[in-house]
Amino acid sequence: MMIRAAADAMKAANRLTVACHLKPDGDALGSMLGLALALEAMGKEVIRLCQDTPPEAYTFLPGADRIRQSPPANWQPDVSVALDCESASRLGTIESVVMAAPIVIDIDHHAGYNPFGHIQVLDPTAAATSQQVCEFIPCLDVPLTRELAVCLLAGIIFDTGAFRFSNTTPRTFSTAATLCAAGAEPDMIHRRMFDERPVSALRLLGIALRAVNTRDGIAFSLLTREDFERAGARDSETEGIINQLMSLRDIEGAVLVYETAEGSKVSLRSREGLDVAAVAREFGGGGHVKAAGCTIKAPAAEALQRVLSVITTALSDGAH
Ligand SMILES: [Mn+2]
Repeated sequence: MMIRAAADAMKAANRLTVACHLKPDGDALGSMLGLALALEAMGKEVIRLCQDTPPEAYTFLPGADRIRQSPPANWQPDVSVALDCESASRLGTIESVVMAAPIVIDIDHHAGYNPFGHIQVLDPTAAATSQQVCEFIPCLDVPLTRELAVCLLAGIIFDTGAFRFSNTTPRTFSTAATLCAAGAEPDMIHRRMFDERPVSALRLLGIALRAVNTRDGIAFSLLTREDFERAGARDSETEGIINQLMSLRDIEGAVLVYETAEGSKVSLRSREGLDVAAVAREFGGGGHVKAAGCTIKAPAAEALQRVLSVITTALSDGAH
């Protein structure tokens, strides 16, 4: 139904904007760049739009160098497609441009609290938006090329933590198998995304791990601006630290708080019994039940205390 409507709208369009959320991650970029390649294979004129330029770790993705921060002058698309955005506001500065198209398609796997656009392809059971796009490709009648497969497998590897997280299902592996068969190399993709980190990122990880603590079954740590300066690291180099906190035994979840120019960013993860998306929403953020985030306009130490007290309440209200 909605998938058919989305495919029909894309087939009928001549010009399309494909867009993903601000501060893009592997799935946002993989799904956007993959769909862009499929549409170009159909002979469409396509622009790739994102508020922010992709982090270094994703520049290997085919088409990453063609991502723009604003459309060309007089660009009038027939269709816009927003990928991996749980609400239109996640598009950031490009929101109004994307939403101005005559037909707006929302493709996403978040729980869908704020669906938007004219056609919604929402599937919270999909491990990644890239998985949805892969399943959508046959509707567009284009071949699954190696370049396309690299984009989509990167998105799936990113959002499943390389097939470790609980969103990994038989369906995820079967999509991944299709992408591998099309020529995507999991070893290369994993290395480029996760194993080519600058020394500043490891130093930042070291600082975060030295400060780790636990309370009520929650592992937590924080990073101040001085910590970033000491490590010589940028904000994006916090990626992956939260997963290290989750390696502690006997915990329900983990919190990492780090100071940025916009406020303290909070990353949240959980195992079972704690809905961290609900915790994030208390502070105007969002995400998935087991992985979520928010921004709090306060120093890291204060933001951490506020988040921990909401989690403590959530855990005592639950089956604990
Ligand atoms: Mn995603």
